[in-house]
Amino acid sequence: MVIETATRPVVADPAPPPHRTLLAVVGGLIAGVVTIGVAELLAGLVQRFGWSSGTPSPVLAVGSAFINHTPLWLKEFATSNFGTNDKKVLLGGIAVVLFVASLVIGWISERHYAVALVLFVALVAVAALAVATRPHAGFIDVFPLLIGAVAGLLMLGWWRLQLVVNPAPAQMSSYDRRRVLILGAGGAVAAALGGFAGRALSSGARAVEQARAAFVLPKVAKPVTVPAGASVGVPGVTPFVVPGDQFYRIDTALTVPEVDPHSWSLKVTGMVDHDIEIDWDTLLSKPMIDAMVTLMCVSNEVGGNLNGNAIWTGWPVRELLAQAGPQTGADMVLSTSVDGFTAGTPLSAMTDPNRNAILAVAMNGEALPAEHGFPVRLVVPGLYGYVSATKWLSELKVTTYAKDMGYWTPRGWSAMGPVKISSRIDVPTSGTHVKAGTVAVAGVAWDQHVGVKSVQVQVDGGAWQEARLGTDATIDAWRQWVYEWPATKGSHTIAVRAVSDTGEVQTSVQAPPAPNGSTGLDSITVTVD
Ligand SMILES: Nc1nc2c(c(=O)[nH]1)N[C@H]1C(S)=C(S)[C@@H](COP(=O)(O)O)O[C@H]1N2
Ligand SMILES: [Mo]
Repeated sequence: MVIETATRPVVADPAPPPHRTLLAVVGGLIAGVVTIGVAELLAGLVQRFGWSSGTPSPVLAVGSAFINHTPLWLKEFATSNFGTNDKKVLLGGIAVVLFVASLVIGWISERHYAVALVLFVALVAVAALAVATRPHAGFIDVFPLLIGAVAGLLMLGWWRLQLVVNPAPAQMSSYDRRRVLILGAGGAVAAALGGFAGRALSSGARAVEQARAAFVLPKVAKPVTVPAGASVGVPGVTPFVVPGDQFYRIDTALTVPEVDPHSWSLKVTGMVDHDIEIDWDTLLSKPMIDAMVTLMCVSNEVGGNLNGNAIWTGWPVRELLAQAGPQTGADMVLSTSVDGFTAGTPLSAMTDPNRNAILAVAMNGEALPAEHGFPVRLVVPGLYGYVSATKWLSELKVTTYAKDMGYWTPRGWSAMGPVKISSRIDVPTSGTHVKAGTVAVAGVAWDQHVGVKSVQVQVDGGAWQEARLGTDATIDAWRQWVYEWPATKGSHTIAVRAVSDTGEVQTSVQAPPAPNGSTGLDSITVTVD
């Protein structure tokens, strides 16, 4: 319409209008950043003021929901490829998906604004569903996301009116256009900073750190110490007692739950004569015991290091259960974490007077580290962690296997998880070179709550040789072992196996971790120069 344009006052602006599609895409990205940034800032505030017991952060809620719905094959893929970095990988993945989604919404918004809006609302709805279905989610938890979404939509619409559908952006002065660009970019930067501030705000880490620092280790009648000679003294072997900050960590929690012990309590419910609820101070006033227990993850591959030994201090669960009075017919205790994780443990393992199943409050003489379940976790010797070692413990429900299932059971893992006998070579590392002469081949072996009697080593498929064992501390802990190998030049393969106190010989038959723990022998190949 030549006439139309001619009638408009032409502002002196020789620059051509920036490409509309590019502007639309940028608008989508800015709207995306504003949505997430505002939502995360508000989520942080909501948590900081203690108004939420759920997961108001949409990013964390979606991540956690994703973890909860991860099929077994994907979980195994993630653990074997990313190990304990799987959570960072997941958050990175969410960031990429959000980036692409914002980009696509912006791009579509140029031609099909309604379609873009529908997509935006659909994404928000999915995230809102994730927030609303997190454990302990309340009404208030969805508001940060909803307000973020409104802010994002306003940004999308405003940007579009100003720069994309403005009938003649060419006639906008370069000053006005720059103003819109700066306002948009500034809004996005502010929202992003707000979002990070929100994440920082939500962390009540200080309260937890103060409570941990104030923790006084309860006196125990018979303190457990490491017997002389438990370590074989070979450099490179896993420490007999693993310090908390080196201890393997496995859980479904995207962020470490921060539980203030003073608002914590533990409920005993289900098939019991009396429901019980005890708080932190009551628990600490109980007669505590020390228990040296090697914790073990069912996902551990042969030769893997998803296990660790520690001295745990706590109150025997059987005493708490005795107060509640389990009813006949019950055969399982479903323990629940504040983050919704559950584990199903045989009731008999928890009431057994000869098994140190404890409500642990300390690890190696200090309050539990936050990552390992502060303030209270379960430790049950002889069972894989997924059926026993609930961290951030909040409830024990006495029930039956017929009625209830722990978190991992519907996800493809066995309901029962007794630890399998196994052993590992820590040194030398497979694929390395060693010098001819006497070489210390050493590692650890375990068969929790049964005990390891001997460890045997085989070189190049020859006869099994007895290794020297470190002193036995308890049947619940692993044992270090060392074999003084007379190494001759060439390439050699060395395998290890453990024999239990009951005479069970570790099998060479290979089995994957799922559904109830790996089997097979660990072996290394080294070159002797
Ligand atoms: N709350 C909670 N507790 C949990 C888990 C979890 O995902 N959430 N994982 C269990 C598993 S599978 C293992 S192997 C142990 C690991 O304990 P750690 O991280 O202290 O080594 O914790 C158990 N307790
Ligand atoms: Mo585990």
